[in-house]
Amino acid sequence: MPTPAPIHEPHKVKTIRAIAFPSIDARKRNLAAAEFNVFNLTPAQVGFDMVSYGCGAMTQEQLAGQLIGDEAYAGSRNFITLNEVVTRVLGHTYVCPTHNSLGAVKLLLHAFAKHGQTLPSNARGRVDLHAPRGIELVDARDHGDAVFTGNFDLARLTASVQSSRPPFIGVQAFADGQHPISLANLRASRQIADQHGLRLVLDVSRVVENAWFIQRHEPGMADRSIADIVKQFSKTAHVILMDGAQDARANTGGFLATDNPADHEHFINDIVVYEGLHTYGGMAGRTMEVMARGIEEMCQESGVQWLMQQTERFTARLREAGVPLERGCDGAYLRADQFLPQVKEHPAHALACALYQSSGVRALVQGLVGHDALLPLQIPRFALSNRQLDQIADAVIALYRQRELVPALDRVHADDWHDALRFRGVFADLATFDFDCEPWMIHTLEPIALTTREQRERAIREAGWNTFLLRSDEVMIDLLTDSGTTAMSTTQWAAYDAALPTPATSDAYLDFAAAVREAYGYEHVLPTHQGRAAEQILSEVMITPGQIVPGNMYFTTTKVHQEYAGGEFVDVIVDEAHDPTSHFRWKGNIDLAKVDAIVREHGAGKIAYISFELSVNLAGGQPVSMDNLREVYAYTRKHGIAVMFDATRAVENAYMIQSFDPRYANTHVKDILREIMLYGDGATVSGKKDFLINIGGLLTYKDNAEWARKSEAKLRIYEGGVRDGGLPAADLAAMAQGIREMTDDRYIRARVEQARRLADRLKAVGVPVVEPTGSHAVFVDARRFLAHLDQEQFPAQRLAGEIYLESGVRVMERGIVSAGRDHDGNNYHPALELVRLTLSRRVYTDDHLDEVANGIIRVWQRRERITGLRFTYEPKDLRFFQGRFEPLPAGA
Ligand code: P71
Repeated sequence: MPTPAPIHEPHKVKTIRAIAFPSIDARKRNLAAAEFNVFNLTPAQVGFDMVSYGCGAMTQEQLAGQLIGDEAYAGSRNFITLNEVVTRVLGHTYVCPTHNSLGAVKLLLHAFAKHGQTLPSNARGRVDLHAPRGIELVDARDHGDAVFTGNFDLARLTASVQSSRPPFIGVQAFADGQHPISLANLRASRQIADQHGLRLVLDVSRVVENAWFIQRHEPGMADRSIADIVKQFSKTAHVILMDGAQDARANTGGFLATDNPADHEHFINDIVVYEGLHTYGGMAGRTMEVMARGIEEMCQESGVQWLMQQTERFTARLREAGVPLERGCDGAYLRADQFLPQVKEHPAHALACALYQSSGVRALVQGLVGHDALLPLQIPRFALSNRQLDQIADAVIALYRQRELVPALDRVHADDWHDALRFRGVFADLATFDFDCEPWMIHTLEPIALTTREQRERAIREAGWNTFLLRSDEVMIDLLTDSGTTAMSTTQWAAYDAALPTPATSDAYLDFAAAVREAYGYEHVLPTHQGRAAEQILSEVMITPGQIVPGNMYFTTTKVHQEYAGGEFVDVIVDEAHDPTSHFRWKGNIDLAKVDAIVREHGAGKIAYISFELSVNLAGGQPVSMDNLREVYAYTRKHGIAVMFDATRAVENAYMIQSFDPRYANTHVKDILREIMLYGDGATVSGKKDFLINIGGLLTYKDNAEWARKSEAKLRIYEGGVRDGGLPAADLAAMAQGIREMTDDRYIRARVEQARRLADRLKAVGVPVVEPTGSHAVFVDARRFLAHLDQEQFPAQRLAGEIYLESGVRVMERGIVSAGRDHDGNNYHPALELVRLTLSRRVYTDDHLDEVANGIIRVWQRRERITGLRFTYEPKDLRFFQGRFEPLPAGA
C-alpha cells in the first residue's frame, strides 16, 4: 500500500516572509514599467510568485546550517559533509561541487562533448544550454506512456546512439518539470549506454518528485520508501548532476557526482578554470551546508507526500474548472495557446500579464523563444498553505472565465530569450481577484513530532494527565498557548541580527519606543521581560494597600500582582461573560453599574484604577466594544479614576470592532487601536501575544510623568535597565518590527478568522464551544461536553488529556483546576469549565486545524465512556502548572 496522503503538513511554520499585495493601480503601473514582460517584476511587486526554483522553504536545520559555513578556500568541512551526504543518499562516491547546475553542465560538456555532436535526451529544456554550444539535442522520448511520459523510446534511443555516436546519453528526472521516467526504463537506458560504451548522465535535481511517481505508479514499487527509490534511481546512472535550488531547497548550488575516479578527475581538473576549486566548486561554504542538509531531508516520506499532495490538489482544482494545462512535477503548466486561442503571438506572455493584472500572481515564461505554449505555475516547495493554493487556483479560474477579454501584446523588441522580450499592451477590463488568506509565505519550517497512540498513552500517564507536563517532542500540534509561540518574520530577524547591543540606550530601544508611540499614542515607554513584570510594577505604583481594583474578569498573573500590592480585585465584567451559551457580541464589556455601585459604597478614592483587559482571555477571548470604552472613560474622568488597559491582545479587539461594529467596517485596525487607547491612561502588555515575538513586555503611560518615574525606579530593581527592561537590544528590535506588523489588516484578519473556522467545524457536529468565537482561541465547554461528570471530577482537565490521546494535540484546562482553592481549602467552582485551543500566530495552517477538529470530534463521539480524574499530587499555589492526576475507574 502506498503511504496515504497526509492530512496536514508534517511541519509547522518557523519564520515567515511577508507578501506584498499590490493594488490594481500599482499592478498596472508595474506592468507598464516592466514593458509587459513579468520577468521584469520584482517579488516586492508580486502577490504570489509561482516559481519553485530557489524559492522553497528551508527547514530550521538548513537555516542553522547557513550560519556554520566554513568559508575556507580549500578543504572545507562543509564539502566533506556534502560528499558524505551525497554518497549516503544518492549512492555516488566522488562529488564535484559547482555553483549551480549550469556549472555542472559546463564541466560535463567540456569534459565529454564536442561542438557539432548530437545528444539523445528525454528532456527538451536542456536545449537552451546545448544549442548555444553547437550541440544538438535529439528527443528520444516515448510519447506513448500515460504516466511515465519521460520514458525513453528504447528503440529510438538505440537507433540514435548507433547512428550518431553521442558523447553520452542525457536523462532528466522529471524531464522539463513535466515528464517522470520509470525506474525500469532508466535501467534499460543504462543497459543501452553500457552496450555502446557510453555514459548515462542523470540530472537528479527533481529526483524526489520522480521517485514519488515510481512509488505510486510503477508495478512492485508501492512498498519501497522514497529514500530507497531515490538511491536506486540515481545509482543507475554513471554520472549524476543536481541543482541545489530544486529538491534540496537551497537558494543555489549544485554538483556532479560519479563512482568513476577517472571522470571525477576530469571534472576537478576543469573546475579550477570554470568554477572554483574541487572542495567548494563556486559555492559559499554555507551553501554547501544548506544543500547537504536539504539532500539529507528531501527523501523524508511525509514531506514528499505533502509536497505531491499539493501539486495534485492544485492541478485537480484547475482541471475541474476546465483550465487547459499539463501536469508539472511542481505545479500546473498552463496551456497558454488553448487558454487564449485568440492570441496568436506569445500567448504565454499575454496570459502572464493578464494573470498579474487581475490577481497579482506571477507565472514566468522562461528560456528560449519559440516554445511559447506553456506557462508554468510552479508551487514553491513547502512555502504555501493549501488555503493559499486553492485561492491561487481560483484566481486562474476567474481569469479563465473572462479569457476572451484578454488582449494580445504588441512586441516592440524581439530576442532569442524570453526574458529580453519587450511589449506594449493595453489593460482589458478584467475583474480582479481578491485574496483572503495568510499574507505571508513560509520561509523556514520546523518538523513536528509524529507520535503513535501507544506513545501518547505513555506520555500522558507520565505527565500525570497534565498537559503542562508533556514534552514538546511528544506533541504534534501545540495549542497550549499563543504566548511567545509566534513565527517571526524575516524582517524581524533582520532587525534582531542587526541590533547593536549595549546596556545603555540602544537604537533598538529608541525604535521600539517610536513604534509604541505610533501604535498606541502613549508617551512613556518602559520595556519589561514579559507581561507579568509590567503588571507587578504597575500594581506597586498605582495601588495603595486596601484599595479596590475593579476589572473585567481576572487574569491569573494580573490578579496575583494586584493582591500582592495590597489591592482587592473586584470583577465588574458584564454578566453575559460568565455564560458560555450567551451570544452577546461584546462579552468583554465592563458593566458600569457594577463600577458605580463600588464608587457609591466606598467613594472614588478607594479605587486604585480600572483594570481594563481587551479581548478578555478567560472569558473566551471576548472583545470590548468601542462604546463601552468611551462610556467607561467618560465615567472615570468624571470621578478622577485612572483606566489601565491590559492591552496584551488589543489588536485582536480592534479587529473585532472592525468586523462587528459597522461604523468601523472601513477603518484600518491601526486607527481603531489608536482610538481604543485614547480611552485609557496607561497599559501593560504581554508582548508575547500581539507583538509577534517570543519574549518581551511593555509598561506604558499616556502622559503621566510621575507614574513613569516611579515605575522606572522599580524597573531598575526588578527587570534591568530603564531602556531595556532586561531585554537584549536584539529582542527590542524584533519587538519594534513586530509592533509594526501587528496592525496589518490582512494579517490580523487571517489570524482571527482561523479561530472562527475551527469553531465552526466543531459547532457543525454539536461540540459545545463558548459563544461567540473569540479572537485568539476556541474554548470548548467541558461541562457540557462531559455532562455526566461532576465539576469536582475535573472534566476540563480530563478532556484536555483525551484530546491529546486522540490526536497528539495539546490544549489547556481553564476551569476548576486553574481556579484553585479558597481560604477554607474548598475548590472554587468557576462558572466556566473550559479547555482552550489557542492559536499561535502564523504557525499553523487550516489543514493542521482541520485535524485538530477531527480529533476532537472523535473524542466527542465516545464522550460517554470518559471518566473523571482525581489528584495524585496537588501543589498549594497555581496548581494547574504542576498538579498530577489519575483517571477514575469506570462507574466511579
Ligand atoms: C496565556 C498566557 C500565558 C500564561 C500565563 C499564566 C498561566 C498560563 C499561561 C498571559 C497573559 C495574558 C493576559 C491577558 C497578562 C499575561 C501575562 N497569558 N495578561 O494566555 O493572557 O503575560 O505571560 O507575558 O507574563 O497562555 P506574560
